Amino acid sequence: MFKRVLGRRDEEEKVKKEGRLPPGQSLTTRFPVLHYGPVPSFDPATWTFRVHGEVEEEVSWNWKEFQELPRTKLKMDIHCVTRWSKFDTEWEGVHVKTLIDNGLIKPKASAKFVVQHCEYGFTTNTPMDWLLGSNFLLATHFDGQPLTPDHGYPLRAVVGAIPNRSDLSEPYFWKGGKWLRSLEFVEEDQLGFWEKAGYHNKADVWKEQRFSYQY
Ligand SMILES: Nc1nc2c(c(=O)[nH]1)N[C@H]1C(S)=C(S)[C@@H](COP(=O)(O)O)O[C@H]1N2
Ligand SMILES: [Mo]
Repeated sequence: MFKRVLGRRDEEEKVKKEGRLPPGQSLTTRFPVLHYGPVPSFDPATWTFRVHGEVEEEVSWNWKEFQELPRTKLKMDIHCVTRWSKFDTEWEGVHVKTLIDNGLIKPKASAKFVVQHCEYGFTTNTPMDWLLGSNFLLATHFDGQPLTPDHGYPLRAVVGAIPNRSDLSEPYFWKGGKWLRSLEFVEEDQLGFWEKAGYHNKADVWKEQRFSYQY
């Protein structure tokens, strides 16, 4: 027990020295679960993933079709606004930019922001640029295994920090919706669930943009 605590502290010291620990965060070796409301059930026979709004053609994939989309692996550090950070997390899923590059999603020139729509009406919003970044993934797997129901099975968005990629926007982890069902491309930004509840819309982990009254 005591040994474990020292292990965590040592790991934290290491990432701190590497410049990977954002201000006000501490390292966790666990994977906390955080969301509002119940965990939805999944029915592969009725599940669809839709892309709509400011796109040339609306698309809808069923679960089988979604699994056939081109896949990507991603390793990154994730930072929760409630102050835990988890390092070198490994995800697998679908990169939105790959879908766009392959002509599977065709955003209109008017598309500037994206709303992630999740089960039970949960939403979160980001600029479209963030979705195209290599630190944003529509993830089906964590650590080589399908997501657990608590962490968003069958599909969630994830966004975090890749060491030495300061060109990317690195927001807190709530900008990744669990139980994701659609992406809506929009012209004007629309605040999502936590953003309306007072979380900072930009959510930059390095600037500690946690709440919107901290301008
Ligand atoms: N659908 C949905 N997705 C959500 C949330 C939520 O309430 N509902 N909470 C967000 C928040 S605040 C965080 S910190 C992360 C937590 O993900 P985890 O439970 O896998 O750690 O999910 C995000 N995605
Ligand atoms: Mo959160």
